[in-house]
Amino acid sequence: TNDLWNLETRKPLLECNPLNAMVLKYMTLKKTNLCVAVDETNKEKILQTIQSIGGYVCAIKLHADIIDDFDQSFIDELTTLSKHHQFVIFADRKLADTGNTVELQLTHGSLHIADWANVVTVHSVPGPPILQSVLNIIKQNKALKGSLLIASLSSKGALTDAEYSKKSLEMANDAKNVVSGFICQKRPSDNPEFLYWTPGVNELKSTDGLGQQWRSIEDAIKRDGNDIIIVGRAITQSQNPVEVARDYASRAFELWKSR
Ligand code: 5IU
Repeated sequence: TNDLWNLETRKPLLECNPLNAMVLKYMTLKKTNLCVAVDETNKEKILQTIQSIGGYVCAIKLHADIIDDFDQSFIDELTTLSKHHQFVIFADRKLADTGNTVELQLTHGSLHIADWANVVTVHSVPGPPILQSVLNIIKQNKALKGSLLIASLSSKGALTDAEYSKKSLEMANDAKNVVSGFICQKRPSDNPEFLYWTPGVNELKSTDGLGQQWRSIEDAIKRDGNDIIIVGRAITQSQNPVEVARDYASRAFELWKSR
């Protein structure tokens, strides 16, 4: 297994998946395995933040449903920024319904996620049909190219225990053309074909008082075996987001390369 984790060996395995090919290209080109969670509620503020830190990330994660003034012009500007800075657009929608509803949630409503997001999060709780429906939409040739299955959450007391993570992994193994990787705390598998994304990273604080559990970059990558760190407030609410983003990206990338 050690050999498979060598980047040269792993690269062709990851490139079998269109979303992972895109992420890996940006990671290696820009030397960053940082995804910033921009959880702002105003489109102008979001775009300004992305404009300033876009050079240091491989992905920008958004919660479109918290944006007060979400509209087509936001999508257009976001897409332009993603091409200029070269990052993937990640909608953290956490789909969790029956197949037909999930297809509608991805394509309709005011958010129509599949038209602008390259990757979306999916809960494994509904079982395999949710992945078939996500695949049906991916096949429509919109912006959406892949999904991340949630193997475990970072919140205190999350119900996603080891058994749940294992079952999520089994679901993903049966649907590799849909699932590009996982959102996890500890990497649920040694399969190098997947990318392992982890939220809950903050170098200065361990909790936000609302159940979030943060740990260091080093623990997230070396101890817990993840590939990509998802960082929100440690960067967006710092005094100098640009400097902090640059610092998190370079530290995380060094740890990832040397693992
Ligand atoms: N997020 C988590 N934990 C999870 C999952 C998603 O924190 O288990 I699944 C999201 C929530 C937020 C971002 O958008 O990742 C982390 O931001 P902070 O670093 O500000 O907590």
